Amino acid sequence: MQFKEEMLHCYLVGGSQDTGHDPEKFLAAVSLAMDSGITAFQYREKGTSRLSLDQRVQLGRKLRQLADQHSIPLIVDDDLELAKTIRADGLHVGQKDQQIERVLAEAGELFVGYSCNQPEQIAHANRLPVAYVGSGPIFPTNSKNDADPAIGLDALSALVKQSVHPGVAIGGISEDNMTQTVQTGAAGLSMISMILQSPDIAETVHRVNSLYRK
Ligand code: TZP
Ligand code: MG
Repeated sequence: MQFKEEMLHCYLVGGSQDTGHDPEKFLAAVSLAMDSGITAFQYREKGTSRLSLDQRVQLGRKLRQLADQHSIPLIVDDDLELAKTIRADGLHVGQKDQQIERVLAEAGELFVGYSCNQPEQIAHANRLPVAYVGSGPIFPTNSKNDADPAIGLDALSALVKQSVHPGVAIGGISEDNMTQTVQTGAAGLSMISMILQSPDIAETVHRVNSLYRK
């Protein structure tokens, strides 16, 4: 699937570690989020994840089927081999992951997203054929153990202005700050807990999407 900026609007990120290490609960929540209209999904099995490579492939294949049924892109975090094995559409790479130039050279048809939370990193990304940049954490987050300090909305605004690529915001996005976050010019919101821990996933997804339907 070819990348389009609109895919970033309501971009769910997650793995089994985000639903109490319960892969079935994870699949059910992702499936409901897809039914409700998320525009992209990133499979991020990380941090405290307890799944083996085989289990990641099995779960990844189920996510591939779900994403196909909903015509949304499946993006894999930081694992080019897994991305190719499950025929993902995209790969997301962080600053601490594999070297971006090498990933781009080996990505084939996968589109590539790149985490950038500093002006120098955006300047570098501006010279690369990445599809989008992801900036954050914008606010403090409990979903990533090794998260950098929160950068805030003013820094996000500056980064999305500087970037030649569409920029998606991540980290600590909630129903209380999502409107302001979109007002920075961010091309989309990327979220783990706001959606996966929502008491009403469908309603949460609708609220995010309505911010981009004017
Ligand atoms: N990268 C920067 S912050 C973050 C990632 C993967 C976690 C975002 O999770 P949440 O629950 O939306 O704050
Ligand atoms: Mg990463």
